[in-house]
Amino acid sequence: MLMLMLMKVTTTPSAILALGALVSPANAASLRITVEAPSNVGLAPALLSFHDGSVDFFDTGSAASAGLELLAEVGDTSLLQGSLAAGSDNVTIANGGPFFPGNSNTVTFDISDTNTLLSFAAMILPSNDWFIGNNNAIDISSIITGGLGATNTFDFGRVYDAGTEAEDFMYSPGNGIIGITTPATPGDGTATTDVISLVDQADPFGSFANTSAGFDSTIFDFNAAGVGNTILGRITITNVPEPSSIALVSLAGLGLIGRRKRS
Ligand SMILES: [Ca+2]
Ligand SMILES: [Ca+2]
Ligand SMILES: [Ca+2]
Repeated sequence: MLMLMLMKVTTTPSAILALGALVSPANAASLRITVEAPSNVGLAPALLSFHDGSVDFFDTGSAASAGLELLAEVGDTSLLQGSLAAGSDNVTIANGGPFFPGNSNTVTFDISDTNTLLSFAAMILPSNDWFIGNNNAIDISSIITGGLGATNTFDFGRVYDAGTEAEDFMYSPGNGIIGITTPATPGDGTATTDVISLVDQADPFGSFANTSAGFDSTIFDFNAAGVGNTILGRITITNVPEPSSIALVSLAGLGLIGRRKRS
């Protein structure tokens, strides 16, 4: 349909230039982003930041920021998102709440095409202060420069302990996954002042307090395929037409066709 419209206006060079501007708005890219929780752990709403190097969610071995603490303990991304550098394009992707194991959600989001780096974090459920994310930003420039249809998938397997609470299922907003139906308020667990560290032990949930009856922690193994290789979160990003551009091109095309019929 789009090709047909463009072919129909080949006799009007000025119109082609106008359409070209509409098809490729300067300095913007529209991305279709899917976040999945492909394993047997859940994810709280995920925060993605597209930036130019001015954003860094965390450093392993350093204390978590207040924003990362809230993300990791409660699944609330608002404080971290609000703290990010001006000029970054930031989006929280939820699924009507947590991403329960096996679920995904997709959004379409416009970014500046100079924001070629991605930082990501999402709380791991049913923990009370663990998260997945990338310590160092990921280069997504090939998706932007590749144009429409360019796509890539990023897998996340490294789990980090924010170091801000003692491990306790009672304070996890996702502990319904393991059968706890009367949780305490997330974020109100016993505070700790540890640095951010990689969770790389076997049976990672084995030492949590307030395990529910019949819960078998050994069904969880973040590192079954080697540390970081068990896929706990997956993000697929595809360069797609901007919805506003599609509408404008369609309107412009129809208008041009109409004029040609009248002439
Ligand atoms: Ca970092
Ligand atoms: Ca902890
Ligand atoms: Ca807390």
